[in-house]
Amino acid sequence: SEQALQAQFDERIDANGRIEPREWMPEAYRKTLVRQISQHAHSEIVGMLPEGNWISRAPSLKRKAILIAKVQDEGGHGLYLYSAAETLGTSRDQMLDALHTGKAKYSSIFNYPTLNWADVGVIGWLVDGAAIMNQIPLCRCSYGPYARAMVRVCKEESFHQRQGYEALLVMMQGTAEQKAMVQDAVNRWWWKCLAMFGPPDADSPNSAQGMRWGIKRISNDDLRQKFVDATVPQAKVLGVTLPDPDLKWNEARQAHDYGQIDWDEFWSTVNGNGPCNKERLGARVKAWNDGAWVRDAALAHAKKQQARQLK
Ligand code: FAQ
Repeated sequence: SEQALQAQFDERIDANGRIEPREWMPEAYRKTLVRQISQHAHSEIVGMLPEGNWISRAPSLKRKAILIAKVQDEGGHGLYLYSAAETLGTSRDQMLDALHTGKAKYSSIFNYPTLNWADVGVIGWLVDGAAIMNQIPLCRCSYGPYARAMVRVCKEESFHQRQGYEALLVMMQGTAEQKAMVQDAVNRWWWKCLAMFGPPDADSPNSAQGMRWGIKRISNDDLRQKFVDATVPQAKVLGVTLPDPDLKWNEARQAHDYGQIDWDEFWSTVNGNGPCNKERLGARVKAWNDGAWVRDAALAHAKKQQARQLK
């Protein structure tokens, strides 16, 4: 009976077990996973755009090769994640349609422009750094295909983070102009990265249920705090200032205090009105339309093959 299945499911979750695609699961659990995994997939492929902007202008062959590899990795992450979401019974066409019609969300962070070369380093250091902080706990997520996809994704994100930090270390040993570019990029991305972890726990409608189901293991605010605490010493080594006058070590909490995040600006960006939302979505829709002939050709080929087999 439904009740017995639910009890079995709860027991597995309570024991930190994994749920696999063909097993019974509550519809709300399935729906939540499709939402989160598809949004994550969309973030990866939209996330290719801000950095892709710099491939043709990378300052050296080495930097260009690294950047191409990184952007390609993000595309790969999107593909594993769409596959993981497909195991829940939703098609890739449905997910892409939701993205292209503006119904699906993707990470707010990718709606800001990459204005100078240091932005590429700062995205690696801070955006990939924030992504790793959020994704390491997802390797222990209760849904098997998502958890397994995250293991490889995290390894690649770790390389991305290091290449970004290393690029910035080199620039910080350069001219005054290069140092100023790094500081400018840090100033523009810092607050957006803090907001990336999602709304404060008290205003996060999906958190309680997500934690109960073992999808989320660490809350938005706790991950944000871990990120701040990990980043402060890295900024010091790099020689940049984090643009927050309220940022300081709190001895009693054994953690850093930090200033107010602009949540109005965050929601405005999430809801479609950030500086690059239209451009990003436009680029994805154009890529989809431009690729129609490839999908048509593959389909026509598959049909011919099938017809030959039937003969
Ligand atoms: N942007 O109740 P919660 C990457 C939405 S990393 C936009 O707290 P939840 C790698 C949220 O969806 C980035 N929307 O929600 C890379 C919900 O709306 P909904 C992607 C946001 O799900 C690096 C509403 O606010 N990573 O791509 C954001 O429990 C460099 C209420 O929020 C992931 O997606 C936001 N930042 O927690 C690529 C990780 N935050 O859906 C290229 C997986 C919240 O009810 C270059 N996802 N919202 O309409 C998660 O861990 C979670 O979904 C959270 C949100 C933590 C993002």
